[in-house]
Amino acid sequence: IEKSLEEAFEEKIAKEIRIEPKDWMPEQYRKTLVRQISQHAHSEIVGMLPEGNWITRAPSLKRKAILLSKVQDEAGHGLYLYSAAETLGTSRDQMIADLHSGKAKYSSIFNYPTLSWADIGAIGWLVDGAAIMNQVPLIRTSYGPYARAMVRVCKEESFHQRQGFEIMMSLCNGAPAQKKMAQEAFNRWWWPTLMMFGPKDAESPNTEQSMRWKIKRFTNDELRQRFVDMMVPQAEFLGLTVPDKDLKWNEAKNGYDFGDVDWEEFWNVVKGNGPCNKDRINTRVKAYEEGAWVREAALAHAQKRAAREAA
Ligand code: FAQ
Repeated sequence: IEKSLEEAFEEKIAKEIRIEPKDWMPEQYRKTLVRQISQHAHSEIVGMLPEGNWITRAPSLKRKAILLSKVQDEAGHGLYLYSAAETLGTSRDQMIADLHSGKAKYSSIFNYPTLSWADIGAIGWLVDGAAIMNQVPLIRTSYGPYARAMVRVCKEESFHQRQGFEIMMSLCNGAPAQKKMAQEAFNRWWWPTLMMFGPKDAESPNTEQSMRWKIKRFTNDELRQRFVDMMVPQAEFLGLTVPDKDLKWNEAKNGYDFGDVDWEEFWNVVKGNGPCNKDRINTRVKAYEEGAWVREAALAHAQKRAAREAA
């Protein structure tokens, strides 16, 4: 029986038919998805913190309103993704406990500080740009609930990216001090953004199997290359200099050659030793504990309502 179930699963993958929650799936496929989707959810939630840092200090009422709703969008993405992961049989409480204990990862990028307002522009432009590059192909990922969640998430992310680009544009067309702020933020965020795509293919233990199962549609290196090719002309348009002395157009491959990421820094951040790792987790744990009364009240309300309806 196991064999025929596995064959049916493989056939669906081959024919591009989505796998749905109640379908049989290999244990490792389920595990990989819970890992990736929950870590994606955690990234959205922790990802609210670097930008949240600037809500009270946004330079105008308009900027504040936009940033506030962007950060709220990220919360929504996190909730969507937790729901998608829950369909695989792991509870949200378990996933959140794994984030808080350090067992589950979240994107390395959110362990860097936001030092100036220009960082908010750089995050929208670069980080959301990288997120789109990585997530648009996930609309075609083989697991149904994850693929469907990505549709709306990607629409919102492309709006986020444009708002980031627009902040950068205002700064780059502003006073010399503003232009300088934009360049400094670009210098800070460029390399960490390239790290978002994960280790090089040769050092990525999960890529091969995830590509075979069509969970991932492109490898880490493929997406990183596409991202560089997309961003360099945008940087030129802004009049910013890409902080990479090895960056060079390569006619033969119809793309840019670029320098190597500092992989030691990457693994150091992934292992929990980046500039803000401890602060991020402490903030999340504190928010979770202080929000306990809200969860209890919501539960009590739902139970009261259910009892009233049953009566
Ligand atoms: N940071 O074998 P691979 C956003 C881990 S966008 C930390 O290549 P895989 C939007 C990896 O988990 C950011 N850890 O793994 C937003 C694995 O460890 P594990 C979130 C990383 O899964 C914008 C190990 O290294 N996006 O939130 C990183 O095949 C602005 C080996 O790596 C997603 O999560 C990293 N950068 O490929 C929000 C997208 N890279 O789990 C707010 C979905 C790798 O075995 C503001 N995820 N690791 O313990 C993916 O596409 C994939 O999971 C990759 C990694 C590409 C991230």
